[in-house]
Amino acid sequence: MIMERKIMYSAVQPSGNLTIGNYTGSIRNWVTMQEEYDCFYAIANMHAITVKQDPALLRKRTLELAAWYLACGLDPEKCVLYVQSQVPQHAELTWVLNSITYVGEMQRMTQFKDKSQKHADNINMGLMDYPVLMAADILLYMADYVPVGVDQKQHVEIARDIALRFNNRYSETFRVPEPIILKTGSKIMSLQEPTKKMSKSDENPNACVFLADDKDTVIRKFKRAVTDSDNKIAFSEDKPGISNLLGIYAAFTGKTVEEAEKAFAGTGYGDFKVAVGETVADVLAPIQAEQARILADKEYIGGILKAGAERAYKAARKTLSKVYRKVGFYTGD
Ligand code: ATP
Ligand code: LTN
Repeated sequence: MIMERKIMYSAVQPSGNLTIGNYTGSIRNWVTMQEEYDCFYAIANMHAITVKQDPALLRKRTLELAAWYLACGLDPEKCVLYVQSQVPQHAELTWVLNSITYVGEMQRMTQFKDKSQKHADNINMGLMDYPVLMAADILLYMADYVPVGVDQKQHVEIARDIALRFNNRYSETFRVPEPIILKTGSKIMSLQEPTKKMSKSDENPNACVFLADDKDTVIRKFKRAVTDSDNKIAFSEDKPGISNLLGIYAAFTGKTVEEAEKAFAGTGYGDFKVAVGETVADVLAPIQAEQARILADKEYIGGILKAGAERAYKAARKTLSKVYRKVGFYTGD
């Protein structure tokens, strides 16, 4: 018997410069998974426009993100890399799924509430529909697993609910996906407000460490990280700043948080911050060099994204025609 490989799906929005949170919570984990699973990794530009984007910058960031994917180790021979808007079935399936999703469910989504507050002048339908588009992404490829950071767990859960609902209403169609959230690095907090998630669209540049930051910048940002003043390096709920730095150190060294605590026992905050900064910067340096090298060859990136979109299209078309049949859309045959 031939065992079918499990399917993995994930994406990142080209909505800003990548942060170390995007890396440890998401992209880095995709790399190990490409060996074992059939993986689809998208650039979610349709999600990105749910908040205002500069069109030229969005296009530029799409290529930059593709170059980061490749520089982080995604191999186009082993996984499908593509741009979401190049596969029209994402929008088409969203429409069908919209009709089995309730407005109340979407209004309760944490990210919708956060982003509505942050972009109070632009609470658009797309922002509310964001989780349905994400469900369409995942369900189109019959994904078994979705590797994401903690903040996206709720969206994967709603994708599961939508899949089950469709299956109950129209008969077994979609696979019900499961989130994959790793223990370390799945929720890196802001360096300036350590009770808030580090987010690439944060206005305060000192709050995030970007994948593109050079060593001096990385160390400077860590030196300025907000911490408490008791000068004891320990992981605890009432020490969000220090706990976050320990978590980052663990995520960048492969050590556990307990090991990190031990390694820095008795060290002062100043030295600790510099050590974390150096560790992070040393991991980033070779990835940055690789990203710059790849980004210089736009044709190479274009070729990969074109081939990726073709492969994604084939898989997506198969699912969508099944869905259209199930819901009773006239197909002409
Ligand atoms: P935006 O600020 O534009 O909403 P973002 O930084 O939250 O963007 P996304 O594109 O929404 O990034 O997320 C891409 C992936 O990175 C998701 O899997 C998400 O869970 C993960 N991720 C984002 N921020 C963090 C973080 N601070 N820690 C760990 N993982 C994160
Ligand atoms: N909303 C996600 C990006 C994303 C995604 C997906 C993640 C879009 N479609 C499908 C996993 C599966 C985010 O990280 N903000």
